[in-house]
Amino acid sequence: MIDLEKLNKNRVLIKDVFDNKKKEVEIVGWVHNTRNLSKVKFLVLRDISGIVQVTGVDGKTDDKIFKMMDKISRESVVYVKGCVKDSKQAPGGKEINPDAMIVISEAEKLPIDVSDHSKTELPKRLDYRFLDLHRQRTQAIFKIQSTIGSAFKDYFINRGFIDMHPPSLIGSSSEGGTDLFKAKYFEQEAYLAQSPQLYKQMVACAMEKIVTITPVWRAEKHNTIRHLNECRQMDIEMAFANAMVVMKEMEGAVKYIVGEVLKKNKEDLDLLEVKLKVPKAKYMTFAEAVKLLKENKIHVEKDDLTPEAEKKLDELFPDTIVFVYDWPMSGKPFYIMPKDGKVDAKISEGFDAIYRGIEISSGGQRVHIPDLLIKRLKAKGLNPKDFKSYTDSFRFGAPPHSGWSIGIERFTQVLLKLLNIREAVLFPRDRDRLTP
Ligand code: AMO
Repeated sequence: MIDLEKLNKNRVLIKDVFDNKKKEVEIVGWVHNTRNLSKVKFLVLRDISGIVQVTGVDGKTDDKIFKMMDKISRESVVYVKGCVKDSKQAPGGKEINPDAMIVISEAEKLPIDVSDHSKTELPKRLDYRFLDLHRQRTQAIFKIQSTIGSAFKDYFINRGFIDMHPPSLIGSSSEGGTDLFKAKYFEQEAYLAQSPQLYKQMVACAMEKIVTITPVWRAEKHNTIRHLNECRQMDIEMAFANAMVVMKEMEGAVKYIVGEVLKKNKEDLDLLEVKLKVPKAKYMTFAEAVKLLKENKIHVEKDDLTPEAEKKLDELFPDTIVFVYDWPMSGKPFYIMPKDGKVDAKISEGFDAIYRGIEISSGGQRVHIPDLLIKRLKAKGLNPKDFKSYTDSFRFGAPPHSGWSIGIERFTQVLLKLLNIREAVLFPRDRDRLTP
């Protein structure tokens, strides 16, 4: 067994092999490739930071090491100690001549093609997602997603928002509708949270500005390239704010997140061949959007934008977050404030944000007045009794408040122009998939 404490102290990341500081290095990684030119053998090793060529020369390299070099199967985990040499032919201009080599874990015959431009189709790659994660392209997606999540949190924490952790088991629907997964909770029936909606509102009504990234579940039966049955939402909720205030917060956050990705993930973006710019922002009412789309011969539903309409908005306003506000009341959930607080208003204080041709977020001002909320629940065919603890929470000093949610997988998909949202989630949960 290899001494892991010693290894942790001594090992360098592969990217640091190229920094010209070290002459002798110890590295570990996965076998990316091997080549045998009879007198010379190459073993390309990969870790999370990059790849490096290990070169063995017949007669110069230790005989035992030279013999084993082309026998090690792809994706096996290997330790190498050796000297760093300049080499014009080697990728990155350096190679390692090995003095010691240990196979830490040998890989069996691979069930999928793990090369960057894998020939294996997505469903099969997802069946072996743990192995698909060995691919640098897949890793690039999740390195970028890591930046998105941390930049989102940093942005709001630095602006005085408080990080909260809402419950995942809930007693009643949070979005209305029937797309709920049921769970048995002792003698009661419970559901998996569809969103942190009601809880983030209750917290914001006491603690003013909150932020969260939390998993949610939607029992939607359809299989689409932009929906998952389990996704993670990046939410904020803000007291003393209306829809425009929180849309501006989103504009700032998305610009910051994209800026961070451009700064921290340049190599990942290059690998994925993604062109990205910090976006501009455009604000228009739903009525204005409908007029514009009609002028461009695009059909619009009475209270929603079709995927075709979203694409057109991207064509008309490239590299722009398009905020569409004053959304029709019928297209928004019960908790969204009717325009100017009028119970039978046709227009709401809700909005959607469209970016790179897809809806990334929805949000709005909330109903913080219990009587109005009860009326809105009834209007949506919901039973106010099921929401009593929520409606009652606004009886003891509840400020007006607003917020929104961006799905982190949807945002990753949009940013990287991935054809299927499943590429942007480590272990997708969809209609047919519960493993791995
Ligand atoms: P909504 O249901 O529009 O609003 O969701 C907000 C954002 O979450 C993401 N999202 C999804 N991503 C993948 N698969 C899904 N099935 C899925 N459902 C939602 C999208 C979407 O724009 N509580 C409100 C938000 C608010 O008002 O604060 C809500 O959940 O990016």
